[in-house]
Amino acid sequence: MVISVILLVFLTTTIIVSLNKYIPIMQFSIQKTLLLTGIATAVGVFSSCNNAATNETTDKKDTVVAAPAPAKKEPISQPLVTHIYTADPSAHIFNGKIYIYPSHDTATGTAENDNGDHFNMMDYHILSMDSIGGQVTDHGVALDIKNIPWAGRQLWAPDAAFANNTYYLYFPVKDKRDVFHIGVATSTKPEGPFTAEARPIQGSYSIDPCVFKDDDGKFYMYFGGIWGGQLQRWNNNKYDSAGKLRQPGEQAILPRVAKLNAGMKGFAEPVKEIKILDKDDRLFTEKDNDKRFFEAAWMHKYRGKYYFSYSTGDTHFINYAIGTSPYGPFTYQGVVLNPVDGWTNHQSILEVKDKWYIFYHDVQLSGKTHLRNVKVTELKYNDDGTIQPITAYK
Ligand code: FUB
Repeated sequence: MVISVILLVFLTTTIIVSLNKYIPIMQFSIQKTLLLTGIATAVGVFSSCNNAATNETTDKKDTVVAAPAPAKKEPISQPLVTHIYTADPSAHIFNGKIYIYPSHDTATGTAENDNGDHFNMMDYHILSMDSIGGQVTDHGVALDIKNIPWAGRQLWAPDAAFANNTYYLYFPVKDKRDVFHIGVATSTKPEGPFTAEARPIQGSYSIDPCVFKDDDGKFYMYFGGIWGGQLQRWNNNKYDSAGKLRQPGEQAILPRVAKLNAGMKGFAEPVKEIKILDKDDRLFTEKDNDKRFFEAAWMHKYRGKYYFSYSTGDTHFINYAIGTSPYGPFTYQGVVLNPVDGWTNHQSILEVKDKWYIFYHDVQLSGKTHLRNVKVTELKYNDDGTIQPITAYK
């Protein structure tokens, strides 16, 4: 804006001075020149401020209002819903239907920063559909931040599970001291409404819970996220508010796992780190940031093997690693989903009627990193069990 004003003043002054010089009939005095320059400046400043106000108003609307500039690339799939912004889709099949547990992105006008303050979500809406490609139902508000007794701000990526004839919604939110923990809420229906427990899950921390049910009926929670997800503040399950991110040559921070107890509202064991190894059985360092874990843990099983997928955050890939135990170690395999439009990338992988799908998000509707839209596309395996990498644009 400042540059536009300077240019406007410069151009106006140049034109007026030239007119003074070459068209004597106009006979502008220095005072008149300054006066006209002032008027032009005022008009420029007014119009720039007016534009900024308009942008801010648009950003504060929660509903999808307009398409951005035409996309450069053609997306391979379309947003599942367009009336609200949704992200971080965790998909499950309950009672023969596909349920998606996404974040509900909101435009609160919070300034963007590396802590993700602009992801300032206030509630969850659950989506469902009978089949892939079928009509999508938004079941309305399933849980509101104001009904979570311990919550401060920022309801981030949730997940859900069914056990004990109850549906459990797991969600990360900052407590009143601005520290992320993972909470749980229950319902008799997969779409909610959910009732939150009074306190976070004991021993839980950071973000992005994924709750995986193994074939033997045991449930495991995978979680964690660095940077704004605060995982760097937790070493040996102890909180250090001054905990630092790793230097490039240091071992990368590892995601976490814990088995859930039978009540599904607590851990059955201390939280453990998960090892993601390269082909030579070495852990990644922070400088391997196109491969190391950042956030968005997801676990699925294929042909008896455990597939741990995750986002690399600042390099924007969804990668995966395979292991033979729910605790790992997992051996790095490669990319599942190449970077999408928008800073974040977050997936879930689900089998539906003998086909596999990846649920993910991008920013097709808004063009803004914190106002995302969930999508789904088919995921294919090679004969050796590796995943065929997906690019979300043609
Ligand atoms: O939606 C907020 C955060 O952005 C999620 O928790 C991360 O996985 C990233 O998608």
